[in-house]
Amino acid sequence: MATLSYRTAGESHGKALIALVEGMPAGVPIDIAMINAELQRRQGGYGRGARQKIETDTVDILSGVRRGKSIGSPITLQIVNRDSRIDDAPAVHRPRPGHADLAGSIKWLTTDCRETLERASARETAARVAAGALAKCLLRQFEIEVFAVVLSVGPAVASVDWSIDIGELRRRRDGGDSFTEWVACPDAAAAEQMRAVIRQAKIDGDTVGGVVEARVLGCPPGLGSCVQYDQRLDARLAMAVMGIQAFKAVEIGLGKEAAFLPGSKVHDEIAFDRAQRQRASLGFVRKTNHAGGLEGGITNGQPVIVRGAMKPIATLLKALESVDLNTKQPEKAAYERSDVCAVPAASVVMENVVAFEIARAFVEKFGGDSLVEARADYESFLGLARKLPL
Ligand code: EPS
Repeated sequence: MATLSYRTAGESHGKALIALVEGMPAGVPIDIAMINAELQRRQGGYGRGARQKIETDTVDILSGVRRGKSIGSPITLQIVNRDSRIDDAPAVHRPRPGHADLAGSIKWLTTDCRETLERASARETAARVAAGALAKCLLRQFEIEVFAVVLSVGPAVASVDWSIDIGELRRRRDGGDSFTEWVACPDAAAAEQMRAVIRQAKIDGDTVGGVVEARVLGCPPGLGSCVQYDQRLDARLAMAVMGIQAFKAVEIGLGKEAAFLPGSKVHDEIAFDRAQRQRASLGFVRKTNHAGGLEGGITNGQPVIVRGAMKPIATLLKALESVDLNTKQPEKAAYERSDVCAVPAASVVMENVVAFEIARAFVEKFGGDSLVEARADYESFLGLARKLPL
């Protein structure tokens, strides 16, 4: 079975971050400007730290692309770190509660937390955004769009009207605020509250987390599988989202709320509307989408809905109690330059890791060696599905 996969390499203050993407069909136009725009979006947001003033993340494509299109060979994406000083960066002996510092130091049998934190840092998400944006180059060929917003920051909660056209929603999410004021929230009143929460956290020497929601629009039915646990697309999405630094919970559709309701209030009743047969739903319409577009781990033609909850950043200016790993004496945790809130940036990461998982499932269902082959397969499948019963 054809599949799409990626690995990343690189440390926060190493020379560069790398993503190696394998399995991209040949002939996909690669939009470097779009990948760079995603990288830039990831650097933005209210509450970001000073590192983002140093870096201007841009992608270099080292392999797999010729004359603007993929050629079927592995694609290497590189983002060079300007703040590259891994050998000179000081040792860290006072682990930050909530960071990988202590657990990693024990794991690798060291008392210098830097050995762990350099790779654990969310700086690595730049490589994942680049890989996800590359996957979006494939998805856009099939008019599949992934769109994420910040639903909440601390106690400030947005109300998002998903019936609005996606172009308008994007304008509301990104249009109004400057790079450093942006909170990735299309609800202007809530966005103002989010900035107030972040501002207060900064004054308090504290940090705040939040919730991100990503939706996949135009997603065809039949992606993922109920046949094996690791082919279930909801399971893969959960892994991709939980794999983002600082994410502690993932929900699909109604999420954990479904456990508190009877089946009659949870499951989305099915009807058929011939007029909608050309849509992703193939005409199988639902009044609700509590399932978040996934039943049995397979897309059902409704928008896929994923939410991820991010904890507050572990680096606090007003440091928490910790222990010096060398002396075992009580000490305040170390402070490294960091963010007060990275939820807006995390929404870009989540949008792109979700895009990658959708593209992976897409390649597994419709893949082939080239875009032409994938398109033929895709159209033939949808044609057959519309003709049911065969
Ligand atoms: C980040 C870069 C890092 C941090 C942040 C994310 O840069 P530096 O450590 O040089 O200031 O700002 O990393 C963390 C929050 C973390 O816990 O490690 C980035 O580019 O996203």
